[in-house]
Amino acid sequence: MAVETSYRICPLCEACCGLEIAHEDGKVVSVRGAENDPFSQGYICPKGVALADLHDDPDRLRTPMIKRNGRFEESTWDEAFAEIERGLMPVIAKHGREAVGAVLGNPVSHRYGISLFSQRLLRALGTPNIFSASTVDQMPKHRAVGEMFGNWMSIAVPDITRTELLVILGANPMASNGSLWTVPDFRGKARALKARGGRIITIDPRRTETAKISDEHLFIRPGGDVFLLLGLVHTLFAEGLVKTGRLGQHLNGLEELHADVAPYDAERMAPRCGIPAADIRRLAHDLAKTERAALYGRIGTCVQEFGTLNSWLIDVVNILTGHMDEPGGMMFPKAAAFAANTKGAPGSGRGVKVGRRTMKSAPVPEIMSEFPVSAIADEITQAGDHGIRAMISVATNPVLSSPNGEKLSRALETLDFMVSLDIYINETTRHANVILPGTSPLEDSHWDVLFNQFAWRNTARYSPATFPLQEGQLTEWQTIMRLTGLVQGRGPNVDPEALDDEMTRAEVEKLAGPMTDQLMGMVAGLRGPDRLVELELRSGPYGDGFGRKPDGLTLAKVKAERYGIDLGLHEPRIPEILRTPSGRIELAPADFIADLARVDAALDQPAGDLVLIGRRDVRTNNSWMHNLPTLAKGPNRCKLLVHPADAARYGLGNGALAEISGNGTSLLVPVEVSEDMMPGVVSLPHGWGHDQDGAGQGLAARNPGVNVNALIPEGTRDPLSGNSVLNGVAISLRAAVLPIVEAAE
Ligand SMILES: Nc1nc2c(c(=O)[nH]1)N[C@H]1C(S)=C(S)[C@@H](COP(=O)(O)OP(=O)(O)OC[C@H]3O[C@@H](n4cnc5c(=O)[nH]c(N)nc54)[C@H](O)[C@@H]3O)O[C@H]1N2
Ligand SMILES: Nc1nc2c(c(=O)[nH]1)N[C@H]1C(S)=C(S)[C@@H](COP(=O)(O)OP(=O)(O)OC[C@H]3O[C@@H](n4cnc5c(=O)[nH]c(N)nc54)[C@H](O)[C@@H]3O)O[C@H]1N2
Ligand code: SF4
Ligand SMILES: [Mo]
Repeated sequence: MAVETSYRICPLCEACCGLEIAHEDGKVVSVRGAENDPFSQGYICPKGVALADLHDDPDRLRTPMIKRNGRFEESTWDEAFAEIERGLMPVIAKHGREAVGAVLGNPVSHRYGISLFSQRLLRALGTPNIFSASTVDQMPKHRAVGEMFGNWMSIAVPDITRTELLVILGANPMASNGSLWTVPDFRGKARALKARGGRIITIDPRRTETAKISDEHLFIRPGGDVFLLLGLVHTLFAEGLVKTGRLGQHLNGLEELHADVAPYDAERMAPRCGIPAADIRRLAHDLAKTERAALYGRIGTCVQEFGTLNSWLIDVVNILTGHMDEPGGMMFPKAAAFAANTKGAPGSGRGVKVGRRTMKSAPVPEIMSEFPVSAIADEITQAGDHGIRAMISVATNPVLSSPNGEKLSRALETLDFMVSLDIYINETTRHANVILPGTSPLEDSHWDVLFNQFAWRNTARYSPATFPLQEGQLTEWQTIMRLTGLVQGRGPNVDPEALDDEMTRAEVEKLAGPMTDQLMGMVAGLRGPDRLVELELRSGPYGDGFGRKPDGLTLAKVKAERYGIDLGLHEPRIPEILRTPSGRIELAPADFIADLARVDAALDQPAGDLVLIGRRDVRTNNSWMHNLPTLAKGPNRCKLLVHPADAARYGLGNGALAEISGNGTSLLVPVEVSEDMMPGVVSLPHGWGHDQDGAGQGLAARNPGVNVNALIPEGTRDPLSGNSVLNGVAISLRAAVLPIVEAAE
């Protein structure tokens, strides 16, 4: 057979690069960036290339696995669903639906078959006990924008191609390729920005890869962002720099905010954030006086004690400096499908609701219908008769990715039943009774449901499956439909297509009423996620309105363009985007103002002597991809970065083994002495620790690294979002004393 190429939107990180996959006889020959993709313009990183390794990985699951006598055995799909029926349904019958917990991981957002269909599974399950990786990540941002703009997903992104000043706080897009900002080739765009005479300032406790390509880098104390941001807001008011411009007429709470930030002048804030007052003021002036500027904050600002306040204040600064919703500032993408902020009446709405339910084991808020992943262990072991007895895990590895995963690991062992949908036996799924295998991304088609909502420009792109499914394999949406039928009580052998027909019809009926037959007829050629895309796209902001706007988009039109359709740079969307009950931007939400009391208390507390932060490397992705040969090669990436002064203080040389302790645990880890660290701060990446028994990734286990989350207590959270505090965690350090091994006699 001749070499063919097919186009695939990379599902591995948020950048959503378009790739050309050349293949022959079912084998990948090469993976390249698609030059003609209007969105990613040829960009690719090493992980994209590793899609071939992922497809070929012998450890990737290709059949369901059932655990018998403590060991996983391959099974047929029918046997696996029968086993789930036998294990899960009695738990529901005996303890009720809330006895089942569900936990969803990061790849859920990257596979449309999972993200769209898991919603149906969760509704059918009818349990309040839903958890996801969002609460070790971006939940503070959702809470902040939810209250300010009225929708959880209305997150503005830097308009990088038109800005003159980009300030980056707690993000490292050079390694992460962007987050809550879908921006392939950040490096190229940063270079172009500088070539136009623009500037980048990065504020981070480590001189990161992004800091190194910036015009200026400022060290900040981990967890100090709230002080910096309050100092900025104070300066803007105190020095007459506030210019709200066009947004002025859409703001609620400006005067209240002005009054409430009065105590936080730059001088007072400087010692707690570690940035001199003069720099805070200069930054405020730079942001206010530059015509096109954007302040972008990401995970570094979220996974800390004041995550929600940070997320809120970042947007406050953008609004007060006149950069929110303006070209060259922070702008709201308009996705072609699935964006809640393109639906309903423009300009106002019902806003968001927080904390409708509470957890049994801890007073943590429910947000976006979920609870903190860090609370699962206690909900299993501490909630008494009402605790979780069974779990469903989907594409996640919280034993490595959430704090105190060891405790979770022990708790999972006590469950009556666990079923996982995953592509590997990992540190979490090894606890399951049944694992249902996902497909290789190359066996699946794709439309990006989520990340188009944070994209640097608007496009509509679709990628078909590169390879057909293996004989007998189910796609993930089919697997989830079968599981949905099972938890609905229809038995283990529900026909996924028929259930999809039924559920899609019911969903359409809710919106379309008497028009249902006609609408279903218009999408009759499609099934599964493609049908949902078609419905959303055609009724969406660029859609053909099911024939009413003949020039508008349909899925067929998008599919006809191999690289998709460009929909242009962002345009201002306020007030149209607002969904608050007031129809205004809420600048001073009551809960946020009340939370300033915690800031006051923290101001009097000394900062920790030695604290831990994380980091990302371009060749890793959270807790997986350590099993792919092209990514795993090269230097050890699980090293502790220590500033020379700290290294000297603790007697640690380059390459030495350190004992790092926290949360009642110690780990041994090699040290890299690095001038890039802020003194008093050490950095260790997450996602490692592949030396646990029973995980099925041979290559990863050969270079296991250590699990940083063992050092992080699970109960420390941002109270407004329930998000875990993962950075700025106090630890202790010393040179490892290795046991002296007696010579064998
Ligand atoms: N200390 C510390 N901890 C952190 C972070 C940090 O910065 N510091 N970052 C946090 C963040 S931002 C996140 S998002 C979480 C991520 O946390 P998780 O989502 O729990 O972890 P991942 O490592 O992304 O694991 C995803 C799992 O999904 C499986 N998988 C991959 N692709 C597919 C697929 O297509 N289908 C199916 N069914 N399964 C698939 C893989 O086997 C993998 O084990 O980690 C968090 N943990
Ligand atoms: N290669 C690769 N890419 C990834 C991932 C991956 O694991 N590997 N994970 C993906 C996921 S799930 C996510 S959520 C995104 C995250 O994407 P980013 O938000 O860009 O994540 P990081 O690279 O961890 O950058 C966070 C930065 O915050 C800094 N930081 C730590 N503590 C503080 C603090 O208190 N204040 C401030 N201001 N900064 C602080 C850290 O030093 C770090 O440089 O990346 C995604 N992309
Ligand atoms: S940057 Fe992200 S989306 Fe692009 S090729 Fe790399 S992993 Fe894939
Ligand atoms: Mo994440």
